[in-house]
Amino acid sequence: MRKYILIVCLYALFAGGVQAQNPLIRNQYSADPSARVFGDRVYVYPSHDILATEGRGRVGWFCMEDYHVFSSANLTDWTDHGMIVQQNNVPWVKPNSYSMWAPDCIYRNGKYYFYFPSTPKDTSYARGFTVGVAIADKPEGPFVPQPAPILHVRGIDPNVFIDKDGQAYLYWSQGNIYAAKLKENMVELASDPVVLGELPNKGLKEGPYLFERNGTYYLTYPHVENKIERLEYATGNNPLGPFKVTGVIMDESPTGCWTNHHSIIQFKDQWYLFYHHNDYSPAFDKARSIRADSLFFNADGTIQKVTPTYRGIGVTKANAQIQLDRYTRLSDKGASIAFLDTASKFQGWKTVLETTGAWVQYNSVDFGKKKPGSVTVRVLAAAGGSLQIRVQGIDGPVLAEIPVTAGNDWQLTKVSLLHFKPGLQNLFVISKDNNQIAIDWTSFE
Ligand code: FUB
Repeated sequence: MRKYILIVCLYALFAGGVQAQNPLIRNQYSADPSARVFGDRVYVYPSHDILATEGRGRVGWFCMEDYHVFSSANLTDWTDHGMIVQQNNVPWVKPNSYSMWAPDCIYRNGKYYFYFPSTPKDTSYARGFTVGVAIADKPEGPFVPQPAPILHVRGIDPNVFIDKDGQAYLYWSQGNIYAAKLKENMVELASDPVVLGELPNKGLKEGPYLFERNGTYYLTYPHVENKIERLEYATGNNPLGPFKVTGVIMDESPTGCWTNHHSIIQFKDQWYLFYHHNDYSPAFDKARSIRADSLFFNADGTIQKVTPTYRGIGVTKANAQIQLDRYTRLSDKGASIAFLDTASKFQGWKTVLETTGAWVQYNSVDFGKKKPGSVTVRVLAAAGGSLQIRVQGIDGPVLAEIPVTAGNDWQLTKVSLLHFKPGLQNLFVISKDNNQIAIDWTSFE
């Protein structure tokens, strides 16, 4: 066990930072995000999808062997704290079962309790999945797995909620959604599991996530109302219900990603929905990527439906490499997004402008108070062309005019700024030619 903790610590020491819009994590697959506010940071505990190969998992199915935790103080810069739990270091998990599915984490009395489902080697615990706990003194670990899973829990997708009176509840799913009270020690059930029965009877329900706001308990869950999952919610006056089905939080994936799985947090007066989609793996929906978008409540406490965006959450500094392909809006004509390299999708995307007047809009860029001297754009345009950068609108003040030299390689084009607008700005990059111009990123120095 000591060797395992040392490996986790070393990994965390060398773990890198990633900057993100949607998807949030840019160097690996990630799914089933459980976001939590611990102190002044947001921590996200996702599943870690990998691609199964012969002898490693089941080809064509979910394949997960470990968990990472990520955190951010500003919702833009995410730190990967590295691997926190690995399947073969959990005493009760069937070795090499690659079934480390959707987890959750919660804080209580100075400890962080990480709940995760997997398949036990001893089938007397459960024939399929059960749920175990790993405990840490810090949100990023090191986490020490308990020797045995929680007794009497059969299923996946654990979620923990602690009510105002201090009572903790465990929720999980296995077709239906189940709940039970947890003992003070957080690793044993304090009541018999019950099925939360007032939810839709037809269609799979899973991934429960319960939170409370203004005395209302929101039981949120992915549900297959039609062919694939959408995020729905029910409300009640008690953590164990009864609940009343209330609405849809997010519609089905427009491109057919079968699963969705989410969590909801409030951070610095704004509510956020964390969820997933298969951005880096459009042809295989079991290699997913986590995302986040803002969530709003109506005055009567109902949730406004969230429309997925690429722009996501958080402010982007003007001197960062601004990934315009994670756009807020694109012009109806002449603008599109494509992978930089379809053989290497983690390299990300490019914005392609093909006609005069085609544009891409990217919101919430922080220019601060001091005028940058120049702007750089990483571009590729076989026949050359020219771009214009504006703020506030496609007819707003022009920050820069950028001639793009013809060439078949990516080039960095740098020009001086014509004007400056301080503070938070919405950026517009507009093509002034009918030539194809691909843009990787832009940055103001
Ligand atoms: O990640 C594996 C499974 O897919 C999760 O447990 C479900 O909620 C679904 O997202």
